[in-house]
Amino acid sequence: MAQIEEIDQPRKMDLVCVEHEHPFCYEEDGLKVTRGSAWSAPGCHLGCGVLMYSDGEKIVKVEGDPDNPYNQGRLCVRCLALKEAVNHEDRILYPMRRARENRGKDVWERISWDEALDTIEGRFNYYKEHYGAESVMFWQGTGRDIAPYISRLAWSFGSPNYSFNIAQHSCYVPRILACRLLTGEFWVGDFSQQFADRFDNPEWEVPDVIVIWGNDPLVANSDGAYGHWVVDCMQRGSRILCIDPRLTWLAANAEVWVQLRPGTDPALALGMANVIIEEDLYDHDFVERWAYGFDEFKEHVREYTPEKVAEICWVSPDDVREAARMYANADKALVQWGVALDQRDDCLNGSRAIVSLMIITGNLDKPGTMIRPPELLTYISGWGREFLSKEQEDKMLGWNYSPVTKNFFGSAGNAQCIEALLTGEPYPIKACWLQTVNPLANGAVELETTIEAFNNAEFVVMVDLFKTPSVVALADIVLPVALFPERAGIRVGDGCQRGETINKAVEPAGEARSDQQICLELGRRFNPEAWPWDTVEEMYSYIMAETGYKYEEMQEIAPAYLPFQYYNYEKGLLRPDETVGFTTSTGRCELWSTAFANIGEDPFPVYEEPGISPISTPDFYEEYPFVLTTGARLWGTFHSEHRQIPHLRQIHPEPLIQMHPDTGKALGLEEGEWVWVEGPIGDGDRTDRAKRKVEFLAGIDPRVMSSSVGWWHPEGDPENLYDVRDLNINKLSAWKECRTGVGSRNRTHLCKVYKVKEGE
Ligand SMILES: Nc1nc2c(c(=O)[nH]1)N[C@H]1C(S)=C(S)[C@@H](COP(=O)(O)OP(=O)(O)OC[C@H]3O[C@@H](n4cnc5c(=O)[nH]c(N)nc54)[C@H](O)[C@@H]3O)O[C@H]1N2
Ligand SMILES: Nc1nc2c(c(=O)[nH]1)N[C@H]1C(S)=C(S)[C@@H](COP(=O)(O)OP(=O)(O)OC[C@H]3O[C@@H](n4cnc5c(=O)[nH]c(N)nc54)[C@H](O)[C@@H]3O)O[C@H]1N2
Ligand code: SF4
Ligand SMILES: [Mo]
Repeated sequence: MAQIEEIDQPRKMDLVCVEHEHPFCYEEDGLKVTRGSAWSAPGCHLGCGVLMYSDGEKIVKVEGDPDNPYNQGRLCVRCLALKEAVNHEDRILYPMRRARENRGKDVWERISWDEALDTIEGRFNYYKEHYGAESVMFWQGTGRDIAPYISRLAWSFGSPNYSFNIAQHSCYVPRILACRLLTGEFWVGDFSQQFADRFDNPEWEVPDVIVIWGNDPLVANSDGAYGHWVVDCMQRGSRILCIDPRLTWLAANAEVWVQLRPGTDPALALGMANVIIEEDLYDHDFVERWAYGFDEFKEHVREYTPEKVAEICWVSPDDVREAARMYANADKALVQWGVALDQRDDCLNGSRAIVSLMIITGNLDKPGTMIRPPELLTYISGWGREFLSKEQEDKMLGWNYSPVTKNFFGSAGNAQCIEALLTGEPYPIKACWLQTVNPLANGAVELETTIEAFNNAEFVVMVDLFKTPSVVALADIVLPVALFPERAGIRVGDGCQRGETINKAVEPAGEARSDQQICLELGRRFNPEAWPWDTVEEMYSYIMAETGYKYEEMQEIAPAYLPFQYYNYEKGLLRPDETVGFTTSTGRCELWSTAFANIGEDPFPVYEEPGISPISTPDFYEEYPFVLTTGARLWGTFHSEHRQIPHLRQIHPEPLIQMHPDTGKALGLEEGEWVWVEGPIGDGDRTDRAKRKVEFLAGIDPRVMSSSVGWWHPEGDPENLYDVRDLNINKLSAWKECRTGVGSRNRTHLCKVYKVKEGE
């Protein structure tokens, strides 16, 4: 409790806040208004500022908070559907239990929270005692503010098997890692989000060029970046370079659009580096003073000529040249990149190549380029690792899979967890804690194998909002969880640059509790030393102790902007020894990466063909003549969420596969028709298929198709797992597809498409 006492005499950090006319909770026209941040369903990763209106009992409407500099009053459809989500009649309202033999059946018995928590405590401790704490695994999905709490829950219980269920490590962490390993820091595009006065801040400068790379920011608002900031910058003069196989709104409004073959991004980035160096467009001053290994890098990229790269990427050599010139000739350019880069085999190559582009053009740590976000608690690294002993850490499943996972990743590999569930090797997994994750509808691959794996577990607990295919197939106990208007929280990490609180506007539906409260209550039972707080509010105050503010104070002043500076490397603000430079072993940005060389990997990014592709598996390509990329985000859904929210489902009634109209016509297909999408998986020794409806998109290469993911029919039969066996397109992927254990093949499938027959 030492730290908690400290914040009783806080030294308050110099935070910059906006002035609020009202306290965070006030009355207006007979309604109660609660200001706060939208950091969990039905929102996304951003935590936009919201004004939640309630009649004292229920949410009646929501508006974007115009005084919040982050979203400036704007909200997208998912948060606007808040009322329908919070008041939805299908929400899980009480803890429920089901006998293990009834998994897959929709038969549940309501139990009390005490009984649920007592049972979980008893069972988990039993397995810990008899099989070791590692026999209990903790999985989350992308979550929102869950990561710190669930990682602490797992590690303080003593289990090293805490993991994100995202096939392999293939969401954001690879990009962050590429940044950190090459430059010592994690960078995000500078849209002025770190300043309370935003675009008017005198230090900020408009980026000349914004590179949109494998990202659809207007729809996805991913990784801390509110998509409409791109448009705000365009209105102030920014020009767009878009790298995407599909014609998105930003591609249509770009000065240069590179419509590359999915999965070939590393080649394009290396080709751009070739042009930038050959045409002498690089930043000599930055490179001489701050880059390590430039001459060798120059040699390395020599082979990636625009001609060679164009052939790989299915673009023209001039596309490569134009993209390179546009990026390098800009005074200030930022890269707004997306998950498409993480979802290919060996994805670190692409991110490393793009970070190398930032380095040779000096587009780091200066206004209008890439900035280092000040953060309270970076959830990416988890919280509470100190509670995991070295002995337990060494048992982490999948850690030893490759030098990359062993040296650079701190959480368990899902594929190896599944393997342990299936085989009992290297040790059995007896119990599973699945919180904010829907593996059968989305994150997991190989649906039947995954069900079989979990069926080997003796005890599975899930925490969710709704009965999902995963809840019905897998859970023995399911716990009801609160949505953001029903709970307290803080927004941390994820490029957040500001202190935000999530504020309770209404009482939770039924007996729902917040994820944080659930973790705190269970954590206290397992390891009181790690969870010394009586309330979640005390826990939040502890996390934000470095600001000197307590949770209750932050509620009133939020959003509170943390101190920020540009040109940190020139001021000695990055390195622990306070000398100038970057936090790498050479003190410079490393084009020749010592971190990768030290673990026996290539010190330079290279281009390798995806494991299954027109070039690496020409035989499959004959039978499966389309490159399929899966994932492109939709306005009205968040992964597998929202299919039961009426207004959002109206926007996306059924899952679509986008194809060029010429392709569709050649295949004899009409728009709106149901088709099977079938492809080879793993080594190609198996195939699988999923259903989609045809959508024509002229802005896609006739050889490429794109599909959304996360589909199920909440209106369907639970005991048929809500049709997920037909609809989950991740059946076209396998566990363990990538050499380093990092990356996935979501963007690089091959497929064929044919009509669904009547009765299928
Ligand atoms: N093919 C393909 N597959 C992909 C992707 C892709 O692009 N292509 N993207 C991948 C990526 S990047 C990610 S991050 C993963 C995401 O995968 P997941 O995070 O597993 O996403 P969902 O399937 O939507 O599961 C989220 C579950 O959490 C529940 N939930 C929502 N809010 C809360 C809450 O506040 N608390 C709790 N306890 N539960 C809540 C929802 O009801 C839902 O059942 O999917 C990956 N899968
Ligand atoms: N509405 C909504 N927002 C979300 C989510 C959601 O499910 N729904 N999920 C959240 C999560 S966890 C994440 S990780 C982010 C992801 O957000 P984004 O990074 O934007 O991910 P996507 O929309 O899947 O893909 C971005 C773009 O990549 C293109 N693309 C496909 N394959 C390739 C390729 O091989 N190379 C290149 N260069 N481009 C390619 C697609 O056409 C698409 O336009 O979104 C977050 N925000
Ligand atoms: S970007 Fe949209 S879904 Fe995400 S928090 Fe903001 S309004 Fe909500
Ligand atoms: Mo993600």
